[in-house]
Amino acid sequence: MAHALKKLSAQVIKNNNLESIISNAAVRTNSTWWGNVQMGPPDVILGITEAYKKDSHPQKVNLGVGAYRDDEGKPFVLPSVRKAEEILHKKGLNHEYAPISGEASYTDAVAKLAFGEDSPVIKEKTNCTVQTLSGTGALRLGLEFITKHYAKNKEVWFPAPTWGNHPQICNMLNLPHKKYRYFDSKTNGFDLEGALEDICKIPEGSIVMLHACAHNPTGVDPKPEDWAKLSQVIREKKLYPFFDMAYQGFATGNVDNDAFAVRLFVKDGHQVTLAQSFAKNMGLYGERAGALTFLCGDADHAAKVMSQVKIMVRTMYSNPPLYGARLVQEILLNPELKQQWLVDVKSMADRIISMRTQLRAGIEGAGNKHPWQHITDQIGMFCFTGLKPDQVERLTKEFHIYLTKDGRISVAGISSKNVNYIAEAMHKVTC
Ligand code: IK2
Repeated sequence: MAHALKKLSAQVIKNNNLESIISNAAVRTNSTWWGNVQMGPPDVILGITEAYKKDSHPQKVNLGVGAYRDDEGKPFVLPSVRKAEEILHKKGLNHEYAPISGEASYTDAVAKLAFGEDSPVIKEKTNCTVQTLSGTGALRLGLEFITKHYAKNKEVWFPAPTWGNHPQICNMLNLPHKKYRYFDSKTNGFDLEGALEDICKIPEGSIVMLHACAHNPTGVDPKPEDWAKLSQVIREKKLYPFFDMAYQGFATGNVDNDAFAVRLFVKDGHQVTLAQSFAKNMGLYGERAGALTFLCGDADHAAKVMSQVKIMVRTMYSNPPLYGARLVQEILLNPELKQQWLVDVKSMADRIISMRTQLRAGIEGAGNKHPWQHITDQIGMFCFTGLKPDQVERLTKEFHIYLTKDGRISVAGISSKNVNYIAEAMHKVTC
């Protein structure tokens, strides 16, 4: 009997061990939980930076990502931002949670920057403005809010082409999206007629996405008189304008000039939605300081919209990060620092303009017979060069110059050290 019991318990222990070996193996392979997940493609723009980093060629150039570089090709911390950092450091602030919608002093300051200090929006408090995780976070929150609360035609219309992340955000949200004509490849300029014709046919209540200034990827903006026509047709067709303003100050070097379209639409009576980013114009890329504004017609509706936006934020990331917003606030609310910042923005815009001139001169000076005037006509951080995919491929393979396949270059990545090399390479792949 004792022998039989001993044999039985030995068998139980053996079986238990076997079971645990099998279940451990299943946990190790993980295949049961995520076996359905396919390898996704790398991000079109950030993937280029990854490829660039792996390249060991001494003359390699990254013109892919839209990040400003100084004339040494180095990341640039704005002098105004440096001063704001010092001030913040001395204040010895704590790290408590921010309010769900961000600090009111921040959201007030950024709304004034966009709409103007004297705007009726500010005076009558018809805006619902919340701090967001930079411009992308503002777009995502804004479009997600639309999927949940917008009662009209949930269809977003983007300019063709547009920033690659725009349609991707809609895809994530199952929000239908289409394109209206924007860029004319024959003139390398704005296709006003095509845009008006297409916008006229957009179903009532749809959302029209507009780049407020320094259009990405083309560097082509409508002229003031074109904006007036766009505003008129958008109002007549009862469409809903959603502005993406990621480059305020980068187009003309002046933040008020670059807010022209947004302010014109407000003056024309549109209740716009606005995504703002301080990644580029304050160089706060990684700090993720941005804002989303819904104009709501009156203060009562603004309060209702705010209450629902807060619920959405609370369930997504609870409340926004403090540091970047504190820097922005410090700069916008301190007159001396603000003045310095306006100079900083202008200096970045001016360096880009000068690089455009030098690049064009370099290509033309090499005897290239193609027209290159669009390099200096286009504005903002990007130039839509018109290079074809095979020419882009040659630039990367033979010259170690990295850019997106559509021929977009970030002019902010050009410096007086590499401009001749880039011009020579562009000449060689196009002549
Ligand atoms: N909207 C537009 C049109 C943008 O271009 C950006 C920034 N894009 O920069 C990357 C690139 O194209 O190289 C954004 C919004 C949002 O930027 P962020 O989320 O960094 O504020």
